[in-house]
Amino acid sequence: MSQQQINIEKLVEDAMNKIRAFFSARHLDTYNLLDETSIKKGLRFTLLFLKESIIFDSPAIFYDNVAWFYQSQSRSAVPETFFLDALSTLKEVLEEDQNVPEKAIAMMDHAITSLPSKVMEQDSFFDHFGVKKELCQSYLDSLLKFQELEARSVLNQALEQLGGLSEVYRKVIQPVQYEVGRLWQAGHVSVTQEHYCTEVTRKLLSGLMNPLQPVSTESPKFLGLCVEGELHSMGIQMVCDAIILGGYPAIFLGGNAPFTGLPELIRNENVILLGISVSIPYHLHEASELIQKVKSASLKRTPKIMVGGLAFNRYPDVWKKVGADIYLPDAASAFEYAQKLFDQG
Ligand code: B12
Repeated sequence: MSQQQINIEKLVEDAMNKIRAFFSARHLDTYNLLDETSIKKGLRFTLLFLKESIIFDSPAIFYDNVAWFYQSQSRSAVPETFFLDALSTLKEVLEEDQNVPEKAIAMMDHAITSLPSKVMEQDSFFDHFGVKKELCQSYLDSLLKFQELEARSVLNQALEQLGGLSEVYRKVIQPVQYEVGRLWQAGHVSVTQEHYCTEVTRKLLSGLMNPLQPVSTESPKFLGLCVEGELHSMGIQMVCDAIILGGYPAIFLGGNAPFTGLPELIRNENVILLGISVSIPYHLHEASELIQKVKSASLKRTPKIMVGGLAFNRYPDVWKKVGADIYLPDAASAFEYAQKLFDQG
């Protein structure tokens, strides 16, 4: 089920037509509750996750994420059965397309029958081992009230109590970001609150980083980025900051980084370690394509390639399949690996 053979937009349209016909004829009341843009988004998400799980031979990518989507929809006014009916309709459309492998149909079948039992509320991230629960809670509370000044003062308090920025990242910032995601998914936090939390946190953290030391072009460097389409850049920013805090140079390219210009940057800036971040599982193939391109670019020295981010943390068997040299789960372990590499020269 590669991108070349399967036209996802066409499948979405075909499924949408069938859903429209089915509901307008039989369940007009339900259909009036539906918003076609959201249905199409759901159908597209489902197909993207299905495609990714076929590429990486990892059914969990599909099952987990269909369950996640089902759960995010469960607070809407639309009856639960609609979601399952929409999946069955999509399955019919896939069966009619000769390019869709049997495996994909079997996965759709399994999802339809087992989905309702897979949905569960996640526990709070503040109860995880090592997390500074009180600091996390006060920091989150101030952000949810849009109180930047208060948030800054909690962060300063955390810095004093935990004795360093790396610890604040690990024991406060990361769990707060994860908790915001959990609360958003459960419908307790709005999209505006989620945006505010991230943006204020990014701003406050850059204020806490000491000014960078001048670095020469020749010094070996770390380069961190998110693959094309991927906007979750805070994780790789934390990796870059951990490396900078440890005294080594790092270049942060942020989210949605294109391949264009990358070989020149790697060559000119002597990048010896490239860090690639993926959060949304349907961007995993982007990592694979990027790695292939970097490895086949004409570089005097191909950098070591390290991957990480939520998608790799959730599917740890995938990193080898994307062709990376190493996967690490967090900023601290990424720093340790980078340090060894830098010290070897
Ligand atoms: C903030 C946020 C956003 C922001 C991101 C802004 C930004 N500049 O980063 C915005 C608003 C853009 C956004 C958009 C979306 N988001 Co969002 N988002 C989040 C949220 C709440 C926090 C992410 C974050 O900051 N995490 C904190 C960092 C520190 O954690 P981390 O990334 O895991 O990084 C650590 C490690 O993984 C590791 N690491 C990370 N990268 C790398 C790289 C290397 C090389 C190494 C070694 C290690 C490493 O080190 C880091 C530090 O230890 C998460 C919730 C969550 N659980 O992550 C949802 C979440 C990731 N988003 C989600 C979704 C669905 C979306 C959207 C699709 C929503 C939509 N309807 O459009 C879009 C997709 C955008 C896109 N194309 O990428 C879902 C994904 C669910 C799924 N099925 O996969 C989540 C999980 C929310 C949820 N609970 O449902 N989002």
